[in-house]
Amino acid sequence: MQTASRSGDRQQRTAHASKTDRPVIRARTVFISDVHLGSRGCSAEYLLDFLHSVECDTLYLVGDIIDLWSMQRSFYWPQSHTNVIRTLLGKAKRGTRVIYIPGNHDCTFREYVGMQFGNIEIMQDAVHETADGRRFWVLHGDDFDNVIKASPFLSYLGHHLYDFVLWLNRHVNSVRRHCGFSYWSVAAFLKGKMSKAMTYIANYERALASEARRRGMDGVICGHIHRAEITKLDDVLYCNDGDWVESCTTLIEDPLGRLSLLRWTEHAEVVSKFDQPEPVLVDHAA
Ligand SMILES: [Mn+2]
Repeated sequence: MQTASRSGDRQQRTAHASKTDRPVIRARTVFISDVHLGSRGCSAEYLLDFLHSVECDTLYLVGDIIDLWSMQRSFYWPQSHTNVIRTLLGKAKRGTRVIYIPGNHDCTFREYVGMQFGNIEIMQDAVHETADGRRFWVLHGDDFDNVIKASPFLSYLGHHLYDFVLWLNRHVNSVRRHCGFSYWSVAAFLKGKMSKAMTYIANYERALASEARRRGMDGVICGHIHRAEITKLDDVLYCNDGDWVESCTTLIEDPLGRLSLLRWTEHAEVVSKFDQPEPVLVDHAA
């Protein structure tokens, strides 16, 4: 039974957490990007489960949240995608500061930079200060496709092949689920194998880190290339929050300012953590 001192809101959250049988994460900040709502590749169910399992002061939506490109090609919008939007608006209404930094697939929203919709602030980019005083430049990152001259990764794969990989990913994982295996990212596996893609990724990371350094930042937080990572490049911390198409990852800052990457599928796991001795998952009941 809940104690009388707990608010109704919290009771609801606790009830949900026990329903999913997961600890509730208390984060200072959450960064998510590359959700691609409106496309078949979007893992909306995992994202919903994550959003229901986290409490944070600030939520950054770091671009490509809604895939307007894909929706123009073929319209796809299941109920779960509406539920993601509803959950985000609900968080904004209940006191989470929600900042939307549009990416290339939702670049239409860049026309509304500086405005606010349903408590969601739209920004071109942002500077985020962590609890321990470090300053991070937050942006989607597609501008850097031009800086590193085209994208060997995208031209190599091509849009159709990429769609095929996502199709394969869905089917492999529905078979795996059926057989009781957990989620496994086909696209992440293939990307890891391709040296051209690796060169592109390395160039992208270096370009962003050096611009962050030029701006006097301690680090950069971005998305766009669907590859979650926390790595130190010289004196700059490069953080990529990954995506909710293939890898289902998010970057979170705990109350002490420590950053880590979580993968959120059937299992919640910390995939990378920087300078932190203990796990960031905190059980609400504890
Ligand atoms: Mn993008």
